[in-house]
Amino acid sequence: MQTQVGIIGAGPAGLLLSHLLSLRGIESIVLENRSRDYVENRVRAGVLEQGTVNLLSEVGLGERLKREGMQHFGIEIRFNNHAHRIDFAELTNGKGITIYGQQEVVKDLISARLAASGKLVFDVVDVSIHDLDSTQPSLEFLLDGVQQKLSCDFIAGCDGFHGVSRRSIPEDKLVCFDRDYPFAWLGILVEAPPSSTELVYANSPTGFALHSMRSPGVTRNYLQCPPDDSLDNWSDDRIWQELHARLETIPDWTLKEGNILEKGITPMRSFVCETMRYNRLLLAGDAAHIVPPTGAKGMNLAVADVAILDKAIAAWYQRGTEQLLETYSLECLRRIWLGENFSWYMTFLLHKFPDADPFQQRLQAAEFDFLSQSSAASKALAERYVGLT
Ligand code: RFL
Ligand code: PHB
Repeated sequence: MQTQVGIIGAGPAGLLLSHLLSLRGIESIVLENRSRDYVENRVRAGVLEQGTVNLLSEVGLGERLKREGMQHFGIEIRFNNHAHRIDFAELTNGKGITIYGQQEVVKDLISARLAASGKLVFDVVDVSIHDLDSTQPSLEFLLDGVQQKLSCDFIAGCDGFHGVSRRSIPEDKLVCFDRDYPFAWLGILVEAPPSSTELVYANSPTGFALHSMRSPGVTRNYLQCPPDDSLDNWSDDRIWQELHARLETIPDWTLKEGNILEKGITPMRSFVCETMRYNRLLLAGDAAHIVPPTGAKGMNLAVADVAILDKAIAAWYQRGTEQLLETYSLECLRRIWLGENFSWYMTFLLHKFPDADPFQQRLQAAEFDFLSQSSAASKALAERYVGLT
């Protein structure tokens, strides 16, 4: 088999890259090791920056997003018994965010690719990368028990943090940076109307909680938990008890309960790989970088990477220039480090660090105080939350 761009991973990065390339007449094949049903129903991110919404709309993916996405112009931050609203519209000249589940973006992308006869291969096994030092790298994999080989001009590694792409780059060509956090997030999807019109982030005496949403009838909530925690420790009763305790910290605010549809534990990590290109292998999205979800940046960074990668690959096919491929890493990394910085800041502000001494606790309280007193501090948070471009 032969294609122009072999893409590993049918997450937002891989599917969007395939879509963008096809609009330019560049052919790709996407290899995914999970089933279509699995990737379409995997609950993850929910916040789209305006730049992400604009890009998706410009490339014909905005119809359902516009109809079902919920536009928000602020968030609320609670710290102990105080609340502070960050007014995005006022602080960023009318900008906002859109709440639209990542799996809805994935569904829209899959249906657009299939409508355009795009090649998506699900349930592949043991994908491996070969001939990276040549001008025709290849992908080998098993499909229905049969060994396959796909030769390509380029390989896009969009296979997330645990994928094979990054690990196929020689170790001495990679410089990686990482931080683990001493907590994880328990994510809970609930069949209930939202209790607020905007997202509520809470740093309570017993830990972080987030009240988010997916639609007028479904909410998405998160609780800080120990990094090695198990779902067995989280009965529905305990979940509600903790959500009420951590979120109902101000007068006249009640969390609406409902049927718990899904729950899962996500580790918190910051990670950046400073080479996103090795010859004809290009990494994008979580394959190259991870942020803790507190800043809601992960999917937006993945989308921003592939927008740049699409242009770089197109310049090679259309004008025969490698220049944009050579600058790909550097151009992405500027935005990635801003995202890392903001996600680290939000994580520091909002969580209870188990090893924090009273000095660190006072610093955190002072940061919240600064945010609620200074419109410059709120503006800095708002600008970074809605996205810098
Ligand atoms: P993905 O979505 O992980 O997709 C990678 C795909 O590659 C497949 N794969 C392989 N396929 C073939 N062979 C292999 N060897 C393979 N190994 C893996 C996987 O099955 C998968 O389909 O990466 P991508 O496309 O880079 O997208 C990144 C985003 O998914 C991620 O950054 C966000 O979900 C992060 N994130 C959030 N981002 C936001 O922008 N806003 C948010 O509000 C937000 N909230 C979150 C989040 C992530 C969370 N979790 C679960 C990590 C909330 C949570 C809880
Ligand atoms: C979500 O709705 O899943 C969500 C929202 C904001 C975050 C993280 C996750 O910071």
